[in-house]
Amino acid sequence: MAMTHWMRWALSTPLIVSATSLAGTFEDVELPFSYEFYTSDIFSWVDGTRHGTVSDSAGPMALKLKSLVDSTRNHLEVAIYGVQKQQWFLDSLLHLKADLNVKVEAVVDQRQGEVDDWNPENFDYPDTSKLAGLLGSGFVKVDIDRRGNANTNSIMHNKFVVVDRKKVWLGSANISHTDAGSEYNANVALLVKNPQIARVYSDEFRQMFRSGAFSTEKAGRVDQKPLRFSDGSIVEIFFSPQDDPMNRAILEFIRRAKTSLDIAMFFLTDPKAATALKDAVKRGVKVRLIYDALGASHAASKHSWLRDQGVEVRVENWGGKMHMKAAIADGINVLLGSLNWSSAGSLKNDENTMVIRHSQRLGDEMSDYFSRLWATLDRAAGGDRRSRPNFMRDPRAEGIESINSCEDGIDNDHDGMLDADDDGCANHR
Ligand SMILES: [Ca+2]
Ligand SMILES: [Ca+2]
Repeated sequence: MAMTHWMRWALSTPLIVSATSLAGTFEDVELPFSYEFYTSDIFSWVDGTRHGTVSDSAGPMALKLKSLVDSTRNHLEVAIYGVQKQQWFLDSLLHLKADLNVKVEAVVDQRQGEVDDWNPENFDYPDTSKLAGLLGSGFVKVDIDRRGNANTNSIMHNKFVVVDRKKVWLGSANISHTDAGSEYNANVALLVKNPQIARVYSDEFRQMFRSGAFSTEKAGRVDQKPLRFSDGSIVEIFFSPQDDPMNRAILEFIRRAKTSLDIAMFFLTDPKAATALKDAVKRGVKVRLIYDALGASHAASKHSWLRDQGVEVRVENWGGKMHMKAAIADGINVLLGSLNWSSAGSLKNDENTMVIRHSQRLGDEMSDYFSRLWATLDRAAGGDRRSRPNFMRDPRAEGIESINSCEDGIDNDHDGMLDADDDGCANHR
């Protein structure tokens, strides 16, 4: 083979050059990566300790978020899909604003295709409009484009809260009774106590809130080097759509996996993600997926195809949702955020994704939660059919085979029929 100019250059260039350029690929932070990790306790629902209608409680995850929100001294920035029940949240915001003179600002999703501001019917989450009543409409912005039109193809799907530009809460949990409140759905949340990361989220918030730039109108960050912390953790942040998270976060994360890949997902429809998972199986990576039953009912879902490719897939049979959008690779690399593995989420929605590499502690915490969730699906996966006579490989989101789904007061499969009236619950009594 003829030696190209580039090969000659590479061979004649001292090693120090590549070492220097490698160091330049990170921004070093002289602090350990400081965080707290929270998971939803769905297990008491799954084992029957809790059952029946999902009420508007404030469980441990909600109380952690409340104590964070209540600690704000100057400025609270809230980017949330919406509010459903969870009066404690509205009360906390009002207290901050009215009693403590804290600046409280929010961006929320508006139901697609309707621009009539602050009509409760325009929000998927019905209590979102109370925010504007509480804070004043100038303090709450909806995701309309610069010409004032609704972003009909995208949603403001973030769930993050920035406190004084010093701390940020992020993850998959909405401010709703089923997510943060009663922990009926499986979610994870990460409280990052680092101003550098908080500022990145705050800047993203400001693009939406101050500039009124949503979806494809947002600009990318100029400097996006991964942050390398003193404990060895490497953190990268990706916002949708400007940071191309499907290619740069998700596919990259899958391709780097060497031995194991555990995924917990609400919706997985993106063909590129599915192909990357197939390739991972081919090169010997053990790939497991805990998947949501509603996600599994979607025509574009890739879970059946992934099963055929050798991915171990378990569709949940909980009344609540598998609402996480998270993955663990090789036990020490973690991906989480608001982004489902779908094309729309990556290319259109306002979303955030965080990748934390080389964190044994977070890897262990996430793996522990994944393992506990996985174990609840042992019987659903085909083990003990006598104790679960209604066993199905792909349980319906609302049906006798999904624990408590016929008694929870929730239209789990979004078909307009609730509990006993739902076809899936016809033989319930
Ligand atoms: Ca139900
Ligand atoms: Ca239903």
